[in-house]
Amino acid sequence: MWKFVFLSLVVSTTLGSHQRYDNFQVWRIRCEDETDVKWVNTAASMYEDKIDSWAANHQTNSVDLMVSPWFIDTFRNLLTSHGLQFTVIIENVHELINNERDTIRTRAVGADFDYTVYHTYDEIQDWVKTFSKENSNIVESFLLTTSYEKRPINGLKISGDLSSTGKPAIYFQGGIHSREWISPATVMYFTNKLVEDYGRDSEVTRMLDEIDWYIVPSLNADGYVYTWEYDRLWRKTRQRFKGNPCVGTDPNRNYGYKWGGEGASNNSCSLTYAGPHAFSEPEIKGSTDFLLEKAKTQPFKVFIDWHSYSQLMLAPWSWTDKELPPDAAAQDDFARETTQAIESVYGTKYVYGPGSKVLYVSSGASKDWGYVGLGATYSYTVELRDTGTYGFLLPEHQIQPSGIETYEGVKAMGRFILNEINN
Ligand code: 0X9
Ligand code: ZN
Repeated sequence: MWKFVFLSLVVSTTLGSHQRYDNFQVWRIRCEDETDVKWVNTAASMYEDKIDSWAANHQTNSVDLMVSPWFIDTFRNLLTSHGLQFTVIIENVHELINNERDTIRTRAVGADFDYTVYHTYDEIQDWVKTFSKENSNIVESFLLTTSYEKRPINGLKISGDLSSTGKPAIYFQGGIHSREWISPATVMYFTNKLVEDYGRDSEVTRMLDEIDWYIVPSLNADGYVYTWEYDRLWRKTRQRFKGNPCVGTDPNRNYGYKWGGEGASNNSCSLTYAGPHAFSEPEIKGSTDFLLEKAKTQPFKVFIDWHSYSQLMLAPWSWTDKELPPDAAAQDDFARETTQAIESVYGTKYVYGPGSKVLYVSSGASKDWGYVGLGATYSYTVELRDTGTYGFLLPEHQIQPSGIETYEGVKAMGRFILNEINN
């Protein structure tokens, strides 16, 4: 049983972010063509201190931006003079931050781990340790690497036979962008289900017997702590380089494959700052070194970087929309089966396709490295719930449905790989 050592009474107002977002709004801007998208992106980077880019959608041809209250009038005029239409999708960001977690949460001594609430970084690391001890027949924890601020980043290896060698492997990482809280929460939710179903569900039993699963719930440790303690909407890492005005690198622009090209910034104040060089972030350097070491003795088939929001399953390439990867057809099959399985539960629709086409071009992103650097044919960015009603501030009561439907997707991935191994 998962035991909480301390009785903790968490009142969200006392733990709440110091950075407030009163009357910050999220706008969905309609873009008729690429020129509109470019204009909006240029505006977003020009007014970096007043606009925070949240999401983009090629299907609905729209871009979601958070606008500071003191910029609302100016920005409305700017958009209008460019003939761009927009709708306000979130009226007051701070209100959503306040409503995201239950106001008062009581945790009794000895209570089981609660998979339906958001957890602090320490709670997640404690969970990794406790969960592996409680399921030591098929689960062991490992130290992936250490963060810039020296926090251990732990993960779980799950396997029907932990001592066997050379098995094909699946790798999942959550929380690379620290504000995307639904990612670690969903990863922990389905990980628990997967382990629970071992020995109960014959298909899951085979998946764990024939495949090694490496799962890291919260990769951006320092950023995640920062979102709990200071700024709920922090996205990047927390390292600051000499001579840079701003803190943090976008860890999802810091990978070494096609690092620093289109869709990455060299300005440290940007949300997509690529860092001073590839793998400058200890979280990215450490995790990729860990995986490459493992890959010497076992082939990685799947690499999933769990994000939010937009409900997308994005395949390579990230770095270009001018060409498709050699495995594009198989990657499409894998994504179709996964997203169909997710949709089968509650009808939640996921769009899939190459990330650079479905979303936007971004260089130095994880999935291109997962594909080329690690050699995982099925390498994706998954953007979890929702499509913008709450964005990054998804209420806790959606953790369970997100976990349940995503678990079906995860089983579809396992099924796909089992088929591939056995054919
Ligand atoms: O921009 C990102 O890093 C990801 N989106 S997020 O809103 N979670 O930040 C998407 C990266 C996916 N890769 C491509 N652009 N192809
Ligand atoms: Zn993200």
